[in-house]
Amino acid sequence: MADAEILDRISDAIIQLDIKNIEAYTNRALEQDCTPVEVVTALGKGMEITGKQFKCGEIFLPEVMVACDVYKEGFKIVFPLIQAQTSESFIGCIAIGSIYGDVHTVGKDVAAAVFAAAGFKVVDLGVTVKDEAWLQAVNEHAPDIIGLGTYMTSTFMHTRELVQMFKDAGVRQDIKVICGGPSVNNETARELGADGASGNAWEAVEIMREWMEQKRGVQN
Ligand code: B12
Repeated sequence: MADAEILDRISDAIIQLDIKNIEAYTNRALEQDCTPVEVVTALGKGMEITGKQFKCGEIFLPEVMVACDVYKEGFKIVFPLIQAQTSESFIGCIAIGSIYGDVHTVGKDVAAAVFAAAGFKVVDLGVTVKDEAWLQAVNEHAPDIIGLGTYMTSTFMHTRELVQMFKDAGVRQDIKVICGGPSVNNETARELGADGASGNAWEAVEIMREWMEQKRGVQN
């Protein structure tokens, strides 16, 4: 089976809620020398299609929950491999999590894996991260970037309070803030005080790489 075919099978397994075969497909893809990031991408693609089907009313919440379970079965095999791959010479550090009140995990997991594979040190704070925990992470890990997973309009709007909290704590100038999720857009993110936003982890890597280049340029 060609690489592309097995990757399609992985995406399809999520769409078809095929929890029985996802582990075998994931392992087969790795045996066929697909990279762990290619596998995470295929898993993410399956969830994105599921999301669209949910939006159109083609499937309902119970199916979405099962799709998440299928996704997790594959993700738990590949994520440790991505973590093991990343070197000590990181491009930069991002602290990522789903903003307070937001339990969406999948997009955050995919984004964290993509960022790690792109060479960022990723500090994963989990989901529904309390405001103070972001500040604690800034003090503890000195990240270059704060990645806010904001998957609903309401939680995206909460960006404003978080950015204000960083300003009040005197750390805003040390970090870039990026929002991610299906409902974000750059313009609103900036109005809310963030530096940018992206609904696509790979595009976000480009933005973040540019920020890191600017930062190194200023430091040198
Ligand atoms: C799966 C899902 C759930 C699952 C979550 C399970 C889990 N553990 O994650 C469950 C069923 C629990 C759930 C619950 C709810 N959900 Co929901 N959910 C979805 C769904 C269908 C798919 C999300 C997903 O996994 N997508 C696949 C991933 C790979 O895509 P992604 O998240 O966009 O991530 C990509 C990028 O955005 C980016 N990215 C992700 N994170 C980050 C972070 C950073 C920093 C960056 C830079 C980039 C980045 O990288 C990823 C790859 O490119 C979406 C629909 C959709 N179209 O997205 C709704 C959706 C997000 N949910 C929604 C809502 C409203 C809810 C609920 C309130 C219940 C409801 N009425 O459906 C609750 C909220 C609970 C809460 N308090 O958080 C709405 C939000 C609408 C809005 N604009 O406000 C959506 C859009 C559905 C809809 N159209 O109504 N949900």
